[in-house]
Amino acid sequence: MRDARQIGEVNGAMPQLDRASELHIEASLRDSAGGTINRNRWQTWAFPQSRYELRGKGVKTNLAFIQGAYPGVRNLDRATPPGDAALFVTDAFTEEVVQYVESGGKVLLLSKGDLPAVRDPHCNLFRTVPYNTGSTGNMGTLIADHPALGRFPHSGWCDLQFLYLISGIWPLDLEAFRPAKIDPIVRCIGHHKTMRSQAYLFEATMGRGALVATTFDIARTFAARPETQYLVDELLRYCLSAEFKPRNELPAKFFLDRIQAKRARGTARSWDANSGLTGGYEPEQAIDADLNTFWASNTPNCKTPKDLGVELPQPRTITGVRITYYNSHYVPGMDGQDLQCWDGDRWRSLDDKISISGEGGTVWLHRFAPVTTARVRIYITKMGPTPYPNYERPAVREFEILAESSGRSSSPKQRLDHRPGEL
Ligand SMILES: [Ca+2]
Repeated sequence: MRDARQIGEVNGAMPQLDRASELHIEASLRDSAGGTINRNRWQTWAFPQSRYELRGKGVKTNLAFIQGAYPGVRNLDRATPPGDAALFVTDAFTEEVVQYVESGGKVLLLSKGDLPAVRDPHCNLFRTVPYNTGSTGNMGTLIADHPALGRFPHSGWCDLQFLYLISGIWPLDLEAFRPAKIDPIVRCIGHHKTMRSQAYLFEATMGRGALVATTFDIARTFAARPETQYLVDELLRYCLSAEFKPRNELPAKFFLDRIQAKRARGTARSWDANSGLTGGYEPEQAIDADLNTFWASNTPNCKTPKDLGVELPQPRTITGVRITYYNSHYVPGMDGQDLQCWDGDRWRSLDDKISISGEGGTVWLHRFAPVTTARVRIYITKMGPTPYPNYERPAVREFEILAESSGRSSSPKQRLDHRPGEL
């Protein structure tokens, strides 16, 4: 700023408020005759430090930060079903939790990935950068006139009081629930080219019970952000009130099938010490049947060797593996890759025939004589040609195991967002 200098300092005190409020700070600059030179206005929000009294209300949780903030809330580990809890606050929608809701339980789900989410690439900061190009990202938000948010101040959409709750998270994918229809409490408006039905907060009945579910970033922001604490407080109050009577219904079967399919897919992982976890690109992203998400390992560096594979819940007879790489710059060299299975004692190279297809040669189909194993992986020691010399490592959108009977393990969504460039 040219010729900028400090002309004074303004001090003020926050008003003592007994409820959450939107505040406005206004400043005017006047000349000696009292005429206005300029003025500005800023919005801010204030939240009281209150905690809903949960002692004796039968609330259970598996989340340490909820138990720490609310005396009287009983802590359960992940494996323990919530049983006779009046409300269960959890981040995991397991088989036990689904059954608990179905039989009449109430859940506040702070989802950490167990609900279907819209994980568009490169736009988890809410909008696509550069703004609104392509076909991914979000256009806005809409908050329904609904008692769940209680006295949380808003004007019908997510203004900056939701910044820390939304930044860096994926919205829920309401279209995955079809034919069930959900009218969300906080809607996320999808990109204008797709108009996908998305949400940050919704509620539904399931069997004899009900749930409120959100992807708001509550776990990471609870300790430091007063708006998060206040929102959780209002949600708890709502879940325990007589007003908690969702109009939309979700079938438990949808979630039970999803949990079972996930279990059958096994666990994606790396074994090599050089294939460290990179946030947002975890191995799980390569077996989620979604071509928009992918695995890559930048830890401890972006150099080969790197490995990625699947650990099955029990040994299976398999006949092939289909690997879809991110794009042509993240594909291994033919002489720098080895498909291996675990023989119970060590990794063994599979005698595979490879056929390459897809745009830029990104889909590698490995076929081999039937082998029974519980672990299979691709071990990559050398990359193909890449214009990014500092990123000499692979990226995999999907790693599919092919079995004799089923043909292919899953059908990833066909929508691809090819974006050349570094990951
Ligand atoms: Ca994927």
